[in-house]
Amino acid sequence: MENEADAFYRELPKVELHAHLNGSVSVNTIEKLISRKPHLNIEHGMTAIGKGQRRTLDECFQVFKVIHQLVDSEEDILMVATDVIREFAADGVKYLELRSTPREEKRTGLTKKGYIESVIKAIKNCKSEGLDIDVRFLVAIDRRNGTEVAMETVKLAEEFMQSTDGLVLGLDLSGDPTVGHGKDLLPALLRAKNCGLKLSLHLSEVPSQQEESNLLLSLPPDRIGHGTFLHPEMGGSQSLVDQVVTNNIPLELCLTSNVKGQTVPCYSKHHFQYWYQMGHPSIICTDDKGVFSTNLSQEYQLTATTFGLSHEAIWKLSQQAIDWIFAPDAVKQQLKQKWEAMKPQVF
Ligand code: 6MZ
Repeated sequence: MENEADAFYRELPKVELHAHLNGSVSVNTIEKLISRKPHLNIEHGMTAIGKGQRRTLDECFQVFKVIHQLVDSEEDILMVATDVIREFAADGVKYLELRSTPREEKRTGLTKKGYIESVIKAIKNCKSEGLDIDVRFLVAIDRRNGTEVAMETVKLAEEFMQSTDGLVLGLDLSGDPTVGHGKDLLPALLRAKNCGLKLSLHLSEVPSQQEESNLLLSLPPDRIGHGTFLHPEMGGSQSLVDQVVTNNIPLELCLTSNVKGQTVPCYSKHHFQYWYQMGHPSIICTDDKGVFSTNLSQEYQLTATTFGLSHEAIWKLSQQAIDWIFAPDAVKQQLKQKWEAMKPQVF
């Protein structure tokens, strides 16, 4: 991580709704993984983008491939998920929706089912450790893998939704936005929606996805990841914005990820400004805290300094994120009480 955030942001209770498991792996955990697999000749510099560095989005996707080589057994996933949850908790995150794409690996006997079970085990272990964080899981579809895999993933998510008593809440659609088309995934996403899985879809992360966004917004999704190119100033359209606004679909916004991945030219030009000014639900998230060398406290601080938000406005922003979690109302109420109890007397 680059700079530590100020105390206000570290102590601010936070909700993290857009975090990819393998993108969230810290330097410490990467080192443990490297020592388990020295033969891969992977160095830490290959798994994270440091201060002042940028990559193309394509290069970011190469980084995930390196991390996937390091994380390829149930044991690895258990360790990675446990570490990631502990780190979010240490950063003041009180509620976390973690997402990850189940993978199989013949060499280690890893199955997609075993993958999800390992994440669930980590969530349960952290709970029994008494960590002050409520963690849920979203099963991710990698868009590159096409129609059949998407359907298979939805069926798996459905099974886990039923058997985990609310730990598996929904589905994420992610992966390299330049590969594949949402229309091929529509049947799977419709099935997911109809069986009660919540949908968080990466939309318009790169330009030229308007047609796909238009199609996927018709579902409609429950939350949008990034949505960088939805609005007219970024080459999107008023009709896309209208659909988002009419359906009141919150946006999960990841400032450092977008700047380092170069889909946004600089922090001050981030589309947070557009949606926040409009009063549209905007949720600050990390995306891949390990790969982009950040944490959620830092992202809130960057938002405050870039857009001139007061401590009070930042508090409100973190509190409002509670309304957009996928867990049921009773959980929202508990979190709201927690925020009330932690609220500073004066800002
Ligand atoms: C789209 C992303 C992403 O699933 O192995 N992922 N998809 N846009 C992004 N913006 C930078 N960041 C991460 O975590 C890594 C996977 O998450 C998705 C990609 O599919 C990546 O392979 P998991 O835990």
